[in-house]
Amino acid sequence: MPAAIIERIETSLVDLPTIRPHKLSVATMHGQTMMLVKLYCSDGIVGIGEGTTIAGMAYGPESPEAMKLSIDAYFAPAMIGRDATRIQALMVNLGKLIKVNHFAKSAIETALLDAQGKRLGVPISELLGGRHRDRLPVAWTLASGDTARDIDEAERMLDTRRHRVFKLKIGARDPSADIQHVAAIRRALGDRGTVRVDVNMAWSEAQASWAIPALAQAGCELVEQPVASAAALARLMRRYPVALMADEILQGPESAFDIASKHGADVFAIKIEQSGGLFAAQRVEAVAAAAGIELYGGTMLEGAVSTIASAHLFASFSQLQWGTELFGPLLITEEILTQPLDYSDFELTVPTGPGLGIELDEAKVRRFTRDGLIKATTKRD
Ligand code: MUC
Ligand code: MG
Repeated sequence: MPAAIIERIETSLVDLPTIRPHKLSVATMHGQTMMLVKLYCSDGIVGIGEGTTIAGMAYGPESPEAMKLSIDAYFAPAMIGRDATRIQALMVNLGKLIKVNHFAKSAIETALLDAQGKRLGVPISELLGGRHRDRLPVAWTLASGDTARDIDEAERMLDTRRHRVFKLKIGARDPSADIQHVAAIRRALGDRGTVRVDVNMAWSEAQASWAIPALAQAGCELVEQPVASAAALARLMRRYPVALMADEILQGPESAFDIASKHGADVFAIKIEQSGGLFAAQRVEAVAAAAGIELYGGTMLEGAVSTIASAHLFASFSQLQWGTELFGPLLITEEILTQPLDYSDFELTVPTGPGLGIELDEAKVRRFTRDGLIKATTKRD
């Protein structure tokens, strides 16, 4: 008889406002919806997990609402009554029963790992093989849509020693306007900070082939997902003095292998949700290491739960040349933890307590928890 049986799985939707509109080429975000999972086990341990998307369904195929429904209707019945300590076996079984649904799988696997860490009295990073580092460099995304406002924001981040690596969201405007925007921010920061861009697939290959060298000329060090297709990204490789990073085309270990075998990226933006969980993301890291591809710890702009799950994983990577962008909790107006995360001296401290090593402020979470599945509609620009 296993010592810990999964007895119940609860899901909820938590709607939190962002500190300012966040403009991506695919949409403008005004808030963030976290799908929270609570996994109750027979030994009294409760694991928590999170599934969060960017701008509803504008970025990818899953939504917080669909994740909640799939977990309630399909994941939970397949998991209840099973041994909570056999995480790999549970995930393989879910993989057979449920196609894709990477974000929901990541949320469930996070809850299982949190519970197991609490059970064994060790942080998740130890369950993943142990840490190479206790603190992670964190980039900030400038995405207000306005150059002067972005420069002010970057200055504040430098003054408070919170961030010195800046990722600029571009691709919504004409590429030449974007290049001027990047050059202006780069000039304003001088050697106090570095500048990268994320185009979120907005450019055609032809646009990318003249815009990337102009970005390199403007002092941009890394260009993330300039085009939509893996084949086009591979054709752009090694033609310019700037590193190219895969994000949206990286959808777990098989896609990582495919991109690596075509020499299709200099850097992988690894995300636990997009990969299908922490173990799947570990396999993406293994492909990158084998192929000599560099690593960046990416985000789905998740709240504290999935951000810290990612932090435990990234702390265990042997290489992390481009740092991380685990700033999601800082984009949200509300603190949902009893003990805020430590972002200081340009880095995030990976918690050392059992499991995720964080505790939800339940009253705060309840205040923002949605009543029902569908959010009341408000008119947006
Ligand atoms: C993305 O595309 O990388 C990461 C930072 C940000 O502002 O958006 C995300 C998603
Ligand atoms: Mg990206």
